Amino acid sequence: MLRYLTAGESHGRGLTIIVEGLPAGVPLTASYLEGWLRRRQGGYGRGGRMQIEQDRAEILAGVRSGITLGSPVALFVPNRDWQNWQQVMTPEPGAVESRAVTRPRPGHADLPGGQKYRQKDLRNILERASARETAARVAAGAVAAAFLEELGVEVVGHVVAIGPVRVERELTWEEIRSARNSPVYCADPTASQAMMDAIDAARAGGDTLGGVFEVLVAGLPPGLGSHVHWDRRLDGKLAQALMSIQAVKAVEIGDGFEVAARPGSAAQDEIFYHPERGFYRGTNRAGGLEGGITNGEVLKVRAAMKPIPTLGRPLRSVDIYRKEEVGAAVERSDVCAVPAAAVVGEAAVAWVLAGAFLEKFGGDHLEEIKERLQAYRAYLRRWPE
Ligand code: EPS
Repeated sequence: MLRYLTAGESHGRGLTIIVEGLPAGVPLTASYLEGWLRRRQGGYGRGGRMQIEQDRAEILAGVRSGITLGSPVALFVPNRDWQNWQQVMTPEPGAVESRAVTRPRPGHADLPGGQKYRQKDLRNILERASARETAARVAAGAVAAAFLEELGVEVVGHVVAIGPVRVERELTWEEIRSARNSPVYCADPTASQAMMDAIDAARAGGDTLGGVFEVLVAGLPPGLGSHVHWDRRLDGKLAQALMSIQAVKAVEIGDGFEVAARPGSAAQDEIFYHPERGFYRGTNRAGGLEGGITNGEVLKVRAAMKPIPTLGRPLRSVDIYRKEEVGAAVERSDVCAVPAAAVVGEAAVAWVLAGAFLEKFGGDHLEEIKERLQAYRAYLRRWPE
C-alpha cells in the first residue's frame, strides 16, 4: 500500500525519492524535511564530505500549499559534490575513467558487488552501496514521520554505545528526547564526552568506530502488525528495515539478546489493568511487540552498526587486476557515523509504522484515518464486551 523507491549515486547529480500511497491532508514542507536531513548530516565523527553537502529535499510533486494531495510525493536531494564529479560520473558516454577503484575494501560491497555485476571499476558498486543513499531513506522516513505526528505518534532515536563506551544508566524519556542536542546524539553527558574522546582517538589512529543506537516510539495503539503470517509480523518488518541500513550487523527488539540468558519468569512482561490506562505492563522487556503485534507499550528497537570499512590506515586487500597484496582503497570517509545512523533508524522505523497504520486503518485522507483510529481506541476501552 505505502511504498517508496529511491535512486541516486553518491557522487551523481543527486537522490530521487518517490513515495506512493500516502493519504491526502498530511502537512508536509521542505523545511520539515530539511530538519531531518540536517540531523542525519550531523553527529561528531563525520568526515569532509559533510562540509560540502547541505542537504535539502526539493518537493517536486504530490504536495500543494504545504499539504499532501494523495498523489505520489516526488523529492529530489541534490549532491553538491556533483560539481566535482561531473566528468567522472556523467551518464553520457565518455565518462572520464580517473578515480577507478581496483583495491576492494574489506567490509564494503566493493568485491562481491563487482563480481556480481561484472564491473571492471569498483566505483560502479561503491557509488550506490555508499551510505549517501541514507539521505534518501531519511527523506522518505521523514514523510512517514510527518503522517505519524498527526496521529499522535512520537519517534525518538538516540545513541547508546560508540566503540567501547556505553550508556550505563537508565534514561528518562525527557533525557532521551534531548539526546539530539548532544554532539553524538547520546542522552548521557558523561558517556557523550567519552564517546567523542574515543572518536578522536580512532581518527588519530586512522581507524573507525561502530556502535549501537536505539529507537523508541510512543503513542502506538495495540494491534499494529499481525501474528497470522510471517511477512505480516511487525517485528520482522522492523528488523528488515533496520538491518538493511548500511553497516548494521544486528537488530534487537526489546531486551533482545539479553532475554535469551534469563529464565522465562524474568523474560516476559506481566499484565495489569487500570480503569483509565486499560491493560498495561509492569515492564517492557518485549519492546512493545508480542506475536509480531504492538501491545500498546513503547516500541523499543536497537541496531548495532559495525565500524565504517573505509579506513585511513587501510587493511590488506588484493588488487583485482594485478592479484597482488595491496592496502585497500582509501576514499574520503567518516570516522564514526553511528549518530547519523540513529536518525536513519528513526526514519526506517517511522516508515514501517506508517505502513502498519495504513494497513490497519486504510483511508484516503488524514481525517478519515484519524476518525478510524479514534473509533478503534473507543472500541478497545469496551473490549471484550
Ligand atoms: C561513504 C563515504 C563518504 C561519506 C558518505 C558515505 O563519502 P565520500 O566518499 O564522498 O567522502 O561521507 O556519506 C555521505 C555522503 C552521506 O551523505 O552520508 C561511503 O563510502 O559509504
